[in-house]
Amino acid sequence: MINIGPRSSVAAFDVDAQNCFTPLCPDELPVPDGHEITDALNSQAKLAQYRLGSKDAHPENAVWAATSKRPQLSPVVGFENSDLHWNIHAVPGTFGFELLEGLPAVTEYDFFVWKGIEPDIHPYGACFHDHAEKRSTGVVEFLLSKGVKTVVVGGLALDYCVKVTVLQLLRSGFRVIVNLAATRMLSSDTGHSACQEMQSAGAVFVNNSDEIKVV
Ligand code: VGL
Repeated sequence: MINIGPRSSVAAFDVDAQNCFTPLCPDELPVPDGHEITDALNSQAKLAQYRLGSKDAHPENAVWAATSKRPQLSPVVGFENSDLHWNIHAVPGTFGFELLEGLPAVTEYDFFVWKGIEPDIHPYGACFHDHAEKRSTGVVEFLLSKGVKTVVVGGLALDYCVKVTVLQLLRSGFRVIVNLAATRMLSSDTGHSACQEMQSAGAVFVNNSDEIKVV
């Protein structure tokens, strides 16, 4: 059991909990069991004073779009804010863009980020739009303005956007708890190395939010 109280200093973060990262969207970026995290995200949010969320919001003409000649995960050359090719995903107006069924409406979150709308930018973390981490999304400023000390994080996928968001929050000075029930990995190789990277950077892991106590 980890005691993280008081509740007024705790935020919960739903990173990219979108249909495109679930088996419901097999042509986008299906994360095995990605659609099964909703209850865990809602439970962790009950521990927190603030609930934040992010969404990938990508155009169809992105420079990082995978093709038969440039397959998924092959490197993108010549764009400082896009590193790998990915299947097109999270296009506003599509089912894949929407939050998982059972999560609140976007307008009910205390702070919400759209990221990656420019065709040459594929951010991972929810705290910065660019890879050099110069263009803030406002997440860090929001958390600091509310006096938040601890952020409980879940979402999709553990190995990419959750990992980078966790590392950004740690570098910004927050205590970060990764809720394993509320996240899933795209692949076990990258997922397990992501966990090591987050742990070395200071993240704490819980199996579910019953292991977290607030006062
Ligand atoms: C993600 C890979 C590509 C994620 C987004 O949300 O984790 N992963 N785009």
